[in-house]
Amino acid sequence: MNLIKGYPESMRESIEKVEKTREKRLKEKYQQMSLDERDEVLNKYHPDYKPEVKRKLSIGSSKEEIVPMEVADLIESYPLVSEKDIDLTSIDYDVDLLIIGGGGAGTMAGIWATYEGIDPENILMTTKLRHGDSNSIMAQGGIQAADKANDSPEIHYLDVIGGGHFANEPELVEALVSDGPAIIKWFESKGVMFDKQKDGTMITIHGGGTSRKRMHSAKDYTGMELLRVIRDEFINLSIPVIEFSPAIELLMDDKGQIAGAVLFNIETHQYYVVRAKATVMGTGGFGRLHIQGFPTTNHYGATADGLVMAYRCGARLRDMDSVQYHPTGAAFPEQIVGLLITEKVRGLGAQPLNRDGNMFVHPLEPRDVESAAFIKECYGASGGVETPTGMQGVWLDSPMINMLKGEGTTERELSAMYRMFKRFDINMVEDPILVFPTLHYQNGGVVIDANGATELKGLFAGGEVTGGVHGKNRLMGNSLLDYSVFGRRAGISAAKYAKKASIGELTLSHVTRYRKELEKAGVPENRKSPMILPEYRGRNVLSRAIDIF
Ligand code: MEZ
Repeated sequence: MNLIKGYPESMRESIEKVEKTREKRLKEKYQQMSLDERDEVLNKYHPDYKPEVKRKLSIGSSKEEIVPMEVADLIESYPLVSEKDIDLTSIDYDVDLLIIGGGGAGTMAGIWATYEGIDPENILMTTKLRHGDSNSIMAQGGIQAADKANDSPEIHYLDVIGGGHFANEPELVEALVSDGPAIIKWFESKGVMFDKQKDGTMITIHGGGTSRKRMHSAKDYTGMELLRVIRDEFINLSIPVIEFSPAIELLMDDKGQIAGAVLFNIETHQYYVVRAKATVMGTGGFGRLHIQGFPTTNHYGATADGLVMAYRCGARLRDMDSVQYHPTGAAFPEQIVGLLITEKVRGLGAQPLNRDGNMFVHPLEPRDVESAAFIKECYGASGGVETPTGMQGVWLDSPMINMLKGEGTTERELSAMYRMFKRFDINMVEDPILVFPTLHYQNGGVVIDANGATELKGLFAGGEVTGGVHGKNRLMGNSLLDYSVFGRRAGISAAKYAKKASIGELTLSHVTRYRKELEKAGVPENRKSPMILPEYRGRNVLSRAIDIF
């Protein structure tokens, strides 16, 4: 493949138009849409509003729940193992607490379970790749928390509920916003280097759909900075971790409790049986399913394993019909298609523009509205800016940032992004960058309560695997807050539970029961899950970038 360096002539013509309108746009204010206008663009152009891309689940505890086809197929799949494959009398790890998933939620759960009095030696974290490999570490723009004088958890609450189309679970939103300020203080006390003014005041900016500036950041690698610090804390507490060993099935006991998991070592292909008094799931979302062929911002392990495993045990799912497409995935060059261009770029002043250099939407509409407006511009209006591989996109006028906020702002505040584009001879301080929506987040998931407890005894969960916090659309910066708040709460609740729990005889009979339901529903035998890692052989990867509509 020829590496593309800089913009080709065909795209330069459009860049010239962008440059011509810039002076005028610098003085312009663009109106946000009315609720009716938002509804219209969502209904016509948002990928989630096409009924033919989803179906009802036909078996299990959330039978009739509408989910994307790709997710339905994965949930309604045969287990990788059956009862006879695993010897449950031979226990490899016997612990108080098993944590499945090595991202933010799992890491927080381990730390707070330890603070709650569980001996680290009686905790085990297992993770599919390495500790930290997760969407949490890849988050860029920031974490929301209402800790400024003009803000409050109540105002934050209203933003979250409005952004989520009023479908959120109120008690979960209350927990999210109330814990926010204390979580930021705790992160700081542990050494997170948030962006600050010279006088030490925390810098906060807007995200899409926020009525106050409450986005706290560490340049454009906030996720990495948070995980750097909490992973250090986790390591300092000496909590054991086994890497490259995803859970492939939850274990239950004869009292109907969740009692650990079966792990699969992806290097040695060995199975391990973990018996645990309590289990916390922080397995993340489904981005790597590439719903509707979209590229994704997600890490390779985001294959919805937790959903699949919990569903087989009887966990209920909610809001699974809604998928988050981040408005600004990279659309050029080809090598980085789908990677995240943080919302902070718009938060700092970059405007979205069409191929004629005109602004067609307010930069900070809620994510679903902004994405729908981009898709309309590319496929419903005059057409987007076309790349040499046929991908459509709209411009983000990044040079405006330094013009509005002062020389050096982009290089300082968006240093990771600035460097990424430089590798392809694109200087985002001088030229705009091309973007198109990319699959970013699983809005719904496993039902939990405000303590991070699922409806299954012994199973707790936090972060993207859960549903209810964000309703039908998450706002920027609320996922880092979500994993922090509910990872912590799940860890504390699991610790309390483990102190009292006693485990009966281990069983995988739920797997057999589920298999029978699948057979009855006529599901083809070759469909298997969890997926563990996505398949990228064949022509799929490149076609994804250009063949969405
Ligand atoms: O919360 C997010 O998804 C986030 C911070 C993303 C971003 O645009 O940076």
